[in-house]
Amino acid sequence: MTLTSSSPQTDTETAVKRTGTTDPALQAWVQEVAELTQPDRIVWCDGSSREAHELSKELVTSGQLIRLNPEWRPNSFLARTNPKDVARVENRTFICSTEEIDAGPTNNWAEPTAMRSELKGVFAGSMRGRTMYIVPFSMGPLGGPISQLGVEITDSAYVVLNMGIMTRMGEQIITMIEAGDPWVHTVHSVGYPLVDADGVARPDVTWPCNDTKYIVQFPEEREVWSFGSGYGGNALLSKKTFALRIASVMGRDEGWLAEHMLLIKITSPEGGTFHVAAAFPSACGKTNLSMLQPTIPGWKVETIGDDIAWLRKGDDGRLWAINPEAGFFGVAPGTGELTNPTAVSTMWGNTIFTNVALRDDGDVWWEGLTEKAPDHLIDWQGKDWTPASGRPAAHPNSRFTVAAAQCPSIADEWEAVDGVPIDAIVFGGRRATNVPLVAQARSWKHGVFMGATISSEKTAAADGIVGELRRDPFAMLPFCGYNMADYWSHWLKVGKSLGTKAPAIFQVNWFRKGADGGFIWPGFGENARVLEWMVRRMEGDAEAIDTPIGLLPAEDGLNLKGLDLSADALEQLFHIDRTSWLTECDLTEEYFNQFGDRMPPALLAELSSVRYHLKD
Ligand code: OXD
Ligand code: MN
Repeated sequence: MTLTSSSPQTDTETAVKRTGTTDPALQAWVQEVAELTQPDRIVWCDGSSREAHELSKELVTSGQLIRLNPEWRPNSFLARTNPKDVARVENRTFICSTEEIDAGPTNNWAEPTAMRSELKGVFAGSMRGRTMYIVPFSMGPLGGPISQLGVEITDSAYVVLNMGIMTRMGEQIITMIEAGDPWVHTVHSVGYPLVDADGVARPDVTWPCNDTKYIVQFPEEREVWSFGSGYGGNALLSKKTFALRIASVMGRDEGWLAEHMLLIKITSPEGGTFHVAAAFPSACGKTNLSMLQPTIPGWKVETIGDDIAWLRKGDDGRLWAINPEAGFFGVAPGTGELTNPTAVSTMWGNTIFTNVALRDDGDVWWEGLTEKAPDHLIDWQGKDWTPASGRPAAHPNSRFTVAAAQCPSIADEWEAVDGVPIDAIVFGGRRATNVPLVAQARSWKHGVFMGATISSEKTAAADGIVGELRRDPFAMLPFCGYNMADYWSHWLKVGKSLGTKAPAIFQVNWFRKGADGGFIWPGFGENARVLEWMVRRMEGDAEAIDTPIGLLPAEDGLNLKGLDLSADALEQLFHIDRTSWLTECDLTEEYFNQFGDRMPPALLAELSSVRYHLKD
């Protein structure tokens, strides 16, 4: 049994668990957190499969995990959360830089000293009656030049199991820390102590959490404190809090990039290989693109990462990237046998499902897995469900946690210590209007402008005014650990240092709608046609038309062989409406203005250039 197939410890089981460390800083920190949170016991996790096996057994016994039918889904489990703990809590996410301006207008800033004292109160006794787990992990292959170490202290065994899949977790990391490697401090408590200050005990619940939540980043100290949630990015502190919010600040200070990007390897029919990093806002089909099965003959796409990329200039002057994670924490609904068969096969076993529905045969189901829903299910809240129930069986943000190594399309070099050289960077939004299917940036600066203006139209009244733009620059709005304008400046600086060796930059939009309100482009495997055009551009084999908003495919430039797309539809996909683009430029200017004098002049110049060409 192995829940930790890419753990550094899978073969060598540690029979006797350590009870401490010779690293004075780590030892003192563990001591300090234990004194504050007052757990019953401390367990130093070794990342072994034996440990995962024991923890999952305990959670099944306590009713906190349901073991799925091993005939269908070996070594796999279902967790059902408290209905109030189902997603990341952005309004309770804080960036505690010393100066408010360094968090910038798009982050929730809190004064660090005041926040530390508030957190002290919140965490005091928060682990009473519980076990405190020490989880050492590496982001990226152990010892790699782009990799970083971290330790998460948590009182959730569910989190330990997920961390074992999502990171390289194991005993060896402690040895590296003892040898002097730097590491990031992260502390997590579900905020549901089992014993109160007077020593009165209460029973545990299926999904312990707290109505009050805090997801707090101290970027200058490279430290995270998370309280009150057991869910996803709130609790798996390797992911959004460390690998994006803290790491983006490390990147700013050290000259590299921590990005909300998938990573793929493309092989052309001639055998050329290209590595692409792509940023999309949440829920724009990122996992699908990372596991794309091309419909065009001879092309192959392999997966390196589905969510986060760390990029750094290599000795050869090019930009190299790793996927710092070891697993996927993917959204289940919409991941189906038709839309993403690769993801479906990845989850054959050794998978933790959270908030999906349970089938009568002990397997799982969610909307979009199969075309037809089963006649009866137990829904994500544990209630009986039939197709007539009129509510989703799986929560829309329900998830699967699974090792990347299990993915049939994983590229051989996904664990390469030096990473892969990046040929192109892609920015994608979800735009019903204006933004064409694909455009290439005229320069790195123009590419940074494209990334800075990623957005989606609001589609539901609940999101705000329908049609209004929801800005998500670089798909990093909830994940950038510092002032977004400084982040753009950092990107411009990195581009300058890469010079002629910088990757090409493209913008894509799979979601343009026609006059009938339907999507014009079929998407999914057909997106390979857009990747083909990018590759041909990089090879110098495809012509482009220079337009005010970027370089578009020349007539017949896009391979549409075998695709039923009318000339009119194609025209709509690439149509540039000057009036609405000029309006969009006004909105962009308004958006940029909020960053005041932190706004990099180069991006204002790009805006002026787009406007100038639109008026031409
Ligand atoms: C995610 C997200 O969960 O981007 O990956 O929200
Ligand atoms: Mn994401």
